[in-house]
Amino acid sequence: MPFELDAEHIAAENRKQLAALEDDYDHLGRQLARRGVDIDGLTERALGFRVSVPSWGVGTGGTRFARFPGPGEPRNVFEKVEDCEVVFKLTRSTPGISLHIPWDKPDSAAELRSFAQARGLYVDSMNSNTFQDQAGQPLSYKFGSLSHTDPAVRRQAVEHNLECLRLGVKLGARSHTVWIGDGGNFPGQVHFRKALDRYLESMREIYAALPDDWRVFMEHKLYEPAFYSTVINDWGVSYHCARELGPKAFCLVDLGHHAPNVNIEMIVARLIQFGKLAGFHFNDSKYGDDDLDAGSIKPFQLFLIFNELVDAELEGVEGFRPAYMLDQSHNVTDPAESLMASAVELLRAYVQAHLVDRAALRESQEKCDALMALGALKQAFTTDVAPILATARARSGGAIDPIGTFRASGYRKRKAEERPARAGVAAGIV
Ligand code: RM4
Ligand code: MN
Ligand code: MN
Repeated sequence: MPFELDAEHIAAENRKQLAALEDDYDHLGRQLARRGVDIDGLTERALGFRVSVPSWGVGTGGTRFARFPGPGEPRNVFEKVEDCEVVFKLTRSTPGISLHIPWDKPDSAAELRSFAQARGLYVDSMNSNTFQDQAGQPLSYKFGSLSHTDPAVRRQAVEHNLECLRLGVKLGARSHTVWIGDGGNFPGQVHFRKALDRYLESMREIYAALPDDWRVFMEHKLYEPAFYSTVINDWGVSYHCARELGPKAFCLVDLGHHAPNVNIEMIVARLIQFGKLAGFHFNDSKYGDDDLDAGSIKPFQLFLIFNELVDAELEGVEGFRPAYMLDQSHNVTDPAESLMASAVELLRAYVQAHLVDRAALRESQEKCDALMALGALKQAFTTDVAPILATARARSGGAIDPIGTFRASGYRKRKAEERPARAGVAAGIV
């Protein structure tokens, strides 16, 4: 039997830390009460937060230079689900999995579905892959996929997406995420308008095949792998496509897919306002699509994004139903640890955003008092909500200290014994 991290281990680790946590929680509770905030209400909110983990994020990632695989990393989709389960058990906020096809295509959808279900997990979003050629594939995506000049290549790319939908139905997924690598490396290489027309024509076919209760998410990205131009280069183009396609099409924001210094929180607000925010691929970046751990580089930006999300949530904006997913490449850390740390950072930003005194903020905005408006945000952002996050985890059977508990369990060491490295296994993103 494969080693499993059990509830008793989590409970035993928690017992060592519970008294200190209760102390911190009570203290924070008194502080917040002075601000008119009920700490238990916040903890309840924290308990409802969900973010999906990427099947491609549980294996060690890599750069275009090298990949340094870690011991005990998952070798197939079932082992990936085992690692997702550990992340879920310790954090309690990550029951969903977004699945990359064909990287993590199961031989039997029914088997994968029940394997996940037995662990309290589910597949929520499918992700197609037409940015690489797969073994035995008749036509190449070297010069594009859904927007290729050759109708036969477009057909093949559309068919792949339709296959993802069929598989997703069997898996119980509810959304399909499309990111294409189409674009150009040279001025003149791609006719901008014609390429977008071809993309839309392909997407119309995919849209037409969407099951009724599904949504399709389009992910924009300004560069890479194409270095001069991309077809879905920014949120404006994505928004145009979502409008063209219809009510089940939405724009997905991957935090790493914008130029440095772009005001992403404002893009988020616009997409909410226009009813087209699909949700997120969370990660962090310093330079480009770095796929670093969420909240590791720009925690204030992450908070400001959640400030927009929570503002919409509290206002009850119609149709506001964002899908939260992680999309990261863990190159120098244990992927399970990075995923847990990232899930914690998202929850932190979410809870902090709930702490914003919205009445005070609104009043400052009305009075054009810039400093006090920022002050309302900063007061929330500088509040240490760690005791709330830990209490929410402890109350739902998770770990007060997810990473410490993971390390103490010896999980990775056990997996290294169970999962001897095989030559040629290309887990993660390279
Ligand atoms: C892309 C994009 C997609 C992801 C691939 C691996 O840059 O973020 O969402 O599936 O990378
Ligand atoms: Mn992404
Ligand atoms: Mn990306």
